Amino acid sequence: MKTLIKNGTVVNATGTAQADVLIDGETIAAVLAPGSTLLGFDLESNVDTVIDAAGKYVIPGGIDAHTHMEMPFGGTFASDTFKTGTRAAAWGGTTTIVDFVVQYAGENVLDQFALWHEKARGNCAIDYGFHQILSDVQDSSLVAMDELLREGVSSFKLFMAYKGVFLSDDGQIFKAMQKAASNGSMIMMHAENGSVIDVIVQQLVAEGKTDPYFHGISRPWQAEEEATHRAIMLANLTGAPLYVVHVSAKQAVEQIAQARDLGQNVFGETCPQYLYLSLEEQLGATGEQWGSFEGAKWVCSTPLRSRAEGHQSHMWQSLRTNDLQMVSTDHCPFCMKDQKDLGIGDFSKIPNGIGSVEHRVDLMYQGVVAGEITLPRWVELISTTPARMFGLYGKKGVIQPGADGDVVVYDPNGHTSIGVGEGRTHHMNMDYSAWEGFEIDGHVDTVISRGTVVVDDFAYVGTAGHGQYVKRGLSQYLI
Ligand code: DUC
Ligand code: ZN
Ligand code: ZN
Repeated sequence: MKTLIKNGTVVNATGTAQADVLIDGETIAAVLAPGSTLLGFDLESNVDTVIDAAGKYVIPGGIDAHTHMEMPFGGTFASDTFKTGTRAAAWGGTTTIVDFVVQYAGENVLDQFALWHEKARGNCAIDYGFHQILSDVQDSSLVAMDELLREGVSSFKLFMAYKGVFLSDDGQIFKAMQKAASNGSMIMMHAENGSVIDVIVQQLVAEGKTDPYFHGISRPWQAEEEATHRAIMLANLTGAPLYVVHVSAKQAVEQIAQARDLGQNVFGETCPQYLYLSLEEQLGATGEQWGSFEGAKWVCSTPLRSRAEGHQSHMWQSLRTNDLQMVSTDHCPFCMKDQKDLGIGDFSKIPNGIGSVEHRVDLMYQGVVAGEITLPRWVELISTTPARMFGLYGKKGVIQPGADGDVVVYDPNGHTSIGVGEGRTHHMNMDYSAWEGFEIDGHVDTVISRGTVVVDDFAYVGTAGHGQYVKRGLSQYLI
């Protein structure tokens, strides 16, 4: 099967070029000047499919490096399965996800890894890799970190919050970091001071402050800044590379930026919700939502932050200056019915998470339209940096000969209305959209995964099981 994408503007992280892209089988075979012949052969009449991308961008498929399909969490399961979640991802121009294998205290890491393979195998519309969550950091978990590296898992997530669920204490974190320093893997950190948050939660609930809004109040930026600083110091002490997930507080960004300026291997990820949404507008700080449970739709951790305090604009700025390097979704969807509503009368029982895997490419493109980031930086953020950060680059994250044929044709003159309402787009398994009403000046037209068209002109034409497990190498940002 040969596909020619002709007349498009190829956008890589390095810049743009008018070029035709030839995909042969599962691989990009050539990137050529428009209308070129190859060894005297006219390309158009020698391929199976021709896609005319005139006036459109041809970009490497999106890589969402932080998703939680069917994750057991908050007394329920994330509502997207690997089947529904990867299909929604494909709809939105994402051709690879990196999901998290969960290990709760007492569970065996390698057993959990095998279990996650069973969940994903045969169900994914696009390629997938895994990070491994570690909670109690048993001796066997440290041994497993070496074994998992051989299996293509080069990053391990720890939590400084959620006592009794995920939380690792500083000694456990220290041990996992020592192992990462010795085998070259990456430590990913949920950086919030969970002990302090638990006290604030108890106090708020005891005072009858149970609306969703108080979720945000219970997780102040100081708890994020402190934990980020502590994680950086522990990483400094051990020499482990550190990747701080879902950064939402500008003060936490400053901690990351300072460490980077001092030459430490520290990286920061934010998510679309921390760029666009706020405590005031979504959780009702201004009062109009008192007594309403609507705000539960946007309960996630780290929480949405105050726009008045300037966190959102600081996140955009940090993406421009590279103080933050990554944008993933932390896709952790829950329905309102029977899931979010577990927290009616007690915000601390609302499952934490927002679903966005379908919309990251579009939402970040809107950053180009708004003048927040450049076109190549868009591609770098949605595809190239995630590939480099998590050991996929070359195969993924770039349009060049030899790379996987993961390609998206994006129409800057198209339009996308996000939401569950009539005429809007939403394919995630949720009964609401956290992005209802968002209007995007652009559209994902065609999505190709390893040479196979999976989304074409407003239709999903992929298959569950097309997606393959990808073994990842070490982060390509580390020497
Ligand atoms: N942290 C995550 O990374 N995902 C879901 C919930 C959370 O707290
Ligand atoms: Zn987290
Ligand atoms: Zn997450």
